Amino acid sequence: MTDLPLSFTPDVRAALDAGRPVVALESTIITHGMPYPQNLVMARDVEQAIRDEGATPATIALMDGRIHVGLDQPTLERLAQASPVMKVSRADLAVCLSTGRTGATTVAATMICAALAGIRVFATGGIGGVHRGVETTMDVSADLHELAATAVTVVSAGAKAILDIPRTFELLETLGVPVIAVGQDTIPAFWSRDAGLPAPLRLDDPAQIAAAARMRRALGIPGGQLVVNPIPAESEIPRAEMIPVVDAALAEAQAQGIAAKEVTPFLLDRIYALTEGRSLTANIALVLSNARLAARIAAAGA
Ligand code: PSU
Repeated sequence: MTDLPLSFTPDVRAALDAGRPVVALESTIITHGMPYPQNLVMARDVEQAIRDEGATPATIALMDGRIHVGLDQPTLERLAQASPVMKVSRADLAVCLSTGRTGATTVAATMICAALAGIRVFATGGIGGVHRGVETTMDVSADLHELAATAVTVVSAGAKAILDIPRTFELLETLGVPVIAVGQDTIPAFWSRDAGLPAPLRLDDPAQIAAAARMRRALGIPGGQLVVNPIPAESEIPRAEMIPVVDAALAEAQAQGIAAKEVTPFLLDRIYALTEGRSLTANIALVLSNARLAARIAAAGA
């Protein structure tokens, strides 16, 4: 344990040592998911929302060859404006650390780091998934396989509507990942409450979600759980409104030959412009809602 390259902030270390609830947060959403300064405001507000629920937030990022679990205010400020920052997933985590580069952790990398740190609950916005046109590109986010491998409960608002949502959830089923909807029987679609697909599982009480995580561990089944929490109704952009926006952004990405890791940040940026900022307001609202739910799941002993 001692030779793992982990650095904790004192508050996160104290919470973990005392067995108090801790919620991991990712950093790609800060560096690649939102523009400055809204990204910094979001990061601080999300941490505060977790504290308000009585849990300790632990934002995770890679710097100077170490996994930082919890970021102090100056570090968070620097990260929110840093460029370039590596967008790190399972494949590049070790190289980012061994070369001492600054890296933002995606859902997959944050899950690995959280598990190493002893944190079992993680809040994000939307997971990566199967991209549209997968038949030709083979573009499938490593987030999906990580959910099958690493024992962390990930609280999301579903998969971003820029993805092939039916194929994303089909693959999660194949991989044996429990997809648990909260408060409704259908899968949410990030900016919208409903993707038009039935949810495989539904648990409305955070204590039930924590109990399911404990049961999975007791059974020795590897992997985590994906909680899909619909965006609050007052903040959603209905699906019918999002479809043409997403289609237009996808067409631009294709025309400009955007590929691989650039696709998601490019699309989020274009959708921000096409919705005149509404997509960002919605994104922030859903992350806050996920953070609160994650804190309750952590408090219930996931
Ligand atoms: N949630 C958001 N915004 C984001 C992400 C999540 O609200 O930008 C990030 C996560 O880090 C996730 C990544 O792992 O998007 C998915 O990227 P890709 O589609 O390239 O796998």
